[in-house]
Amino acid sequence: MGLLVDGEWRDQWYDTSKTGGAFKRTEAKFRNWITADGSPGPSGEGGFEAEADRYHLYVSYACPWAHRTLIFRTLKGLEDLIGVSVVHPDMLHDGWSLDPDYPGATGDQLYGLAFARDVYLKAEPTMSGRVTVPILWDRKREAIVSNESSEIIRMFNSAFDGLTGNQNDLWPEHLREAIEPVNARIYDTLNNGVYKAGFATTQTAYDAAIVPLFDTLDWLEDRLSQQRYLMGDIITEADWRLFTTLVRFDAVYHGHFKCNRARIVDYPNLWGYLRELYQWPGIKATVNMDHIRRHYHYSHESINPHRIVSIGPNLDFEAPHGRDATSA
Ligand SMILES: N[C@@H](CCC(=O)N[C@@H](CS)C(=O)NCC(=O)O)C(=O)O
Repeated sequence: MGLLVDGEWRDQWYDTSKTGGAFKRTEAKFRNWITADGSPGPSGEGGFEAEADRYHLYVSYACPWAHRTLIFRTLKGLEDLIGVSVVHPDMLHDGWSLDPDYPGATGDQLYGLAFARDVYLKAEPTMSGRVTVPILWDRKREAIVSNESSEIIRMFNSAFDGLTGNQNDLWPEHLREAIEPVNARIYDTLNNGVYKAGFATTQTAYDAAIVPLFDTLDWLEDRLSQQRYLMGDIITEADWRLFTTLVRFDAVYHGHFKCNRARIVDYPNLWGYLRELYQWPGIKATVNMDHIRRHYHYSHESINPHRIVSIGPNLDFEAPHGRDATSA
């Protein structure tokens, strides 16, 4: 684990010394947008028009942020248009590795590079910053379009519709305003909240993360007892953003990140909802529990110095979910 400084790799763990032991996530650096006609998006520069075989995703199956992009690639029928390279689950002193020597890891499908940092350096040889996944790569310009998952999923939601004919809209205009505060709370207290709890290096920082985290799970349990999905009776990006945290929760966040006041299986509505989303067409193939369990336990030396991968709960995501239109 480390970061790039002026193009040089520095092997260092997150520095919590200046934040009272709290983990602070750094902002993603590459913020361009693919659009249907190449016009600029809300940030960055233009010139990234939607085309088949032009863009490529570098992902980790373990990473909840990268997982969002894989889900949208599937739901939007982009598998034949956008290729994928899957990193090795172990993120050690060199950061994410493109070593294919692990079931499910593919190596770098484009250039045969050894590490994810080499992808960043190919785009920007003097780059400074963290080497994170997902990375949305443009083969034509040999540039990084974006390394911000919340924006990549919005590009995927609409930019390629003219090529695929897929009109499935997961960010519908009439719900956008209402989705924002739901996303914000879930991001801060849950998607990122589990990391704040897990990477905290003081009791105070842990307490500050763990209390709102379980308040949010209680709030979601109540919300999902009244409606089928987060925004009502249609599924939206808010649900898929929540899903990638829920599906990892009992297997890794509960034990490894000390989020252990309760498990998702203890909440009847959240657990049924999680099973429904898992069983959604195409989704199961995006979930790789082995990479998830291996990555977290094996990579975070400061939390688990002996790298022991715990046996974990046996979760039956395939059990009937019971959340048909009339039950929720
Ligand atoms: N804002 C980014 C965050 C991505 C992120 O933090 N990914 C983690 C993996 S789950 C990572 O690559 N971490 C490596 C590091 O921080 O050095 C996004 O949502 O795309």
